[in-house]
Amino acid sequence: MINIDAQNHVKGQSIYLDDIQELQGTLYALPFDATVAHAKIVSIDLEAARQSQGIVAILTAKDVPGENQIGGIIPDEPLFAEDEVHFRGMAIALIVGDSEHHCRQAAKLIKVVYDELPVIVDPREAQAKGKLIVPPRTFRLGNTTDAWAQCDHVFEGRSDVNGQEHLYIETQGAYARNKEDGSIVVSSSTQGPTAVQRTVSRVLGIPMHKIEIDTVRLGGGFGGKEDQATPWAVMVALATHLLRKPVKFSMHRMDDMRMTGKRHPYSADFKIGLSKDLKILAYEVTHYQNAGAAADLSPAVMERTLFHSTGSYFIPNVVATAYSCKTNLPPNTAFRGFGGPQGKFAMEAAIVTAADALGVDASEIQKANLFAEGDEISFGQIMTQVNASKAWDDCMATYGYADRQKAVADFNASNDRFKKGLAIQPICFGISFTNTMMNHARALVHIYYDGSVVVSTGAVEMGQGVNTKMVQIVTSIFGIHPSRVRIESTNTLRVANTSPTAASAGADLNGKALEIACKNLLARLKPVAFADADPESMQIMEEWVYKGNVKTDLSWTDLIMKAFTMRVALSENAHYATPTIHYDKTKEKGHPFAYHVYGTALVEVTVDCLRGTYDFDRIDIVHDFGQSMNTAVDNGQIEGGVVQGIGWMTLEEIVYNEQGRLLSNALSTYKVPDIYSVPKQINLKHLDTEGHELAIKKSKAVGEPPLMYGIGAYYAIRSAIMAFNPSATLAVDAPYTPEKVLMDLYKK
Ligand code: MTE
Ligand code: LUZ
Ligand code: MOS
Repeated sequence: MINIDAQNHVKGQSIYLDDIQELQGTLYALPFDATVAHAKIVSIDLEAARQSQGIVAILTAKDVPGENQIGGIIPDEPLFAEDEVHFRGMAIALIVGDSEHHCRQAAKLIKVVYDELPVIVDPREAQAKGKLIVPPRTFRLGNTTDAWAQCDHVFEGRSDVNGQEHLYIETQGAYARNKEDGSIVVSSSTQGPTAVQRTVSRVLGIPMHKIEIDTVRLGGGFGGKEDQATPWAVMVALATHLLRKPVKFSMHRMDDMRMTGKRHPYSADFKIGLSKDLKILAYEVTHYQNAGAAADLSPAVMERTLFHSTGSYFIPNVVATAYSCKTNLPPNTAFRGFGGPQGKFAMEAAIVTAADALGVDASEIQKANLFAEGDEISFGQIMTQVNASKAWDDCMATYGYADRQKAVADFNASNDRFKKGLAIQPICFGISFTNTMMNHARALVHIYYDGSVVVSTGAVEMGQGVNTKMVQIVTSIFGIHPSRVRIESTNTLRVANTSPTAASAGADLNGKALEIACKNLLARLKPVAFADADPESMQIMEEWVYKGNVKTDLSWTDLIMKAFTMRVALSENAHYATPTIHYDKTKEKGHPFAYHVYGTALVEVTVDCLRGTYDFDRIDIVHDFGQSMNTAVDNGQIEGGVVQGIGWMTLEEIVYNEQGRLLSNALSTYKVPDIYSVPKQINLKHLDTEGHELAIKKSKAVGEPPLMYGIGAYYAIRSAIMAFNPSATLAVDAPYTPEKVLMDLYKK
């Protein structure tokens, strides 16, 4: 089925936040933010700005009627700075005026006197000074201390991996309006409408039932709107609450890049021990997560780093520790993979370090240690329905790894200027929110008596096609045409207490709830169809009621009208909570994931050893979709994820200076993959697997896992550099920008 948004997207008719018809009298808001990364605020002078043309109000912490607090996991993040600023871009005030232009003019008139404090941008420095967001956590399996003695080879090293700008095409924004009796409706470009509702309630000091959050769709989120869509929605809601006027805010790109957090940079120290036959016997890793100035989602991201700290590999003796380090940068946040990719990156660094030292191909170590049925992960989950080796073998066979290796070796032997590199990247990603209590969802279905159907769930459409999948669930159960089904906006009045659409679990959780709702409705319709015969034999196909396989004279619309006249309820609200998952944080053991997603990618790159530039010749993937319920949508997720992952590993370089100022603050200085830098070929094969019962229609979650194929891009480039400069000792420090490649090509 074609994506239900395709037509309107192409015609430019889809509604995003900034397309919402504005009410007469709408005011515009602009946050005024800190220009230093760490300081005491000595004074704020708003007088001149308040007198500026078109300005209606300038709000600060003093105007907050409830709590000036937006921290979700930990209450450590004021909405507006009070007496101290912790990062450049931290909001101090909200300017509200009759036009955005007037707000920007007024902003120039605000005067803040700062008493500057020392700035920390490096996570290791923060850790050394005891500046942590939460206490560190450690996962343990077996006994590494004893294991080192049994290892034939032991290697140590360090890896660094930078952050990543989300660069959703639609920037952050929100639009608030009053309803009667002090209630407020906020349209928000958020992945988590309930989080916005709860935070508006907290800051305004009014109950959640007076706040309606509505989200039609996002022009991309990628995790950047899981938590960080909230402050802007709260700000416009506050202004609407105080001024009794509609208030809107839509961010400029450079403001968005400057003020919002990104993927977490990580630094890691590792120690890896192997046997003669390349089995990894022991692994110790310490991760330093650069959290930024407030917790945001960092503790949860850090947790997923630990859950994925051994990547796709079984290691019997593990000690994995992570520190969430408090620095003076904008709070970093969720980004596709949610700390998992960083955990995996360090694991791959350890393997490559060992492979180089031993003079073997990294793939030999990777292959020898892939998870197998019944293996225990460091946090106690026993692996079942494991497809790691199956995906690996299929990828090697399908794309002829042995021949490709030989071709690359031949190419490198006969070329001085260009060198090719190959890398294999197996993935294994756990599906479920790691916080067990978040794994639930609800769906509300109304069948109107003309036979049309409207569906609301907690899922937010952000380009990943979740709404299309929701339509497919309804049509497959009711046997009706997709044109009869409409997916309503995600709205806190229709579906309450939702988890954000995140963790790749949006389709699974909301889809399972929707499936229950539709099945309940169908069960009610069966006796309507045949009052006297066996109702269970009823089925609906192509809008027609069948008794067994025999077509009756009852159509879908007749059936619904009949049910209505018989006073049968045509609405249903269902709840789903993932079974089987549990986790005990006091022991760091449990079974947090419903299932895992597997796959293997083979990446080939050609490096220009004169310039340091590179081209990805191809990426060849075998991916475990289970039984994909929509191959067009799912293949699109793979392609997008792969390109985003390659971007993170290659071109995209976030640079803050020592004063915590973002230097890569626009698309002129922050490079993202374009059509010229994506791999020339992306080959994708669906692994032939059963799927999993806990995946919707056995169609496995697909949103985040493919990003990690991109990690292969880093190691493919590294391999090409080694072909050119075999004696160099290379640091592992992503991204591999052309500048860094050039330095490494000629490193002594
Ligand atoms: N695809 C598009 N086009 N836009 C997005 O913002 N976000 C990704 C992924 N794919 C995203 C996307 C992230 S971070 C997640 S968690 C999942 O989609 C969320 O959707 P799902 O749970 O329905 O897979
Ligand atoms: N968000 C979250 C996530 O709150 N918990 C998670 O486990 C998670 N995983 C991936 C992406 N977002
Ligand atoms: Mo995705 S990082 O779970 O929004």
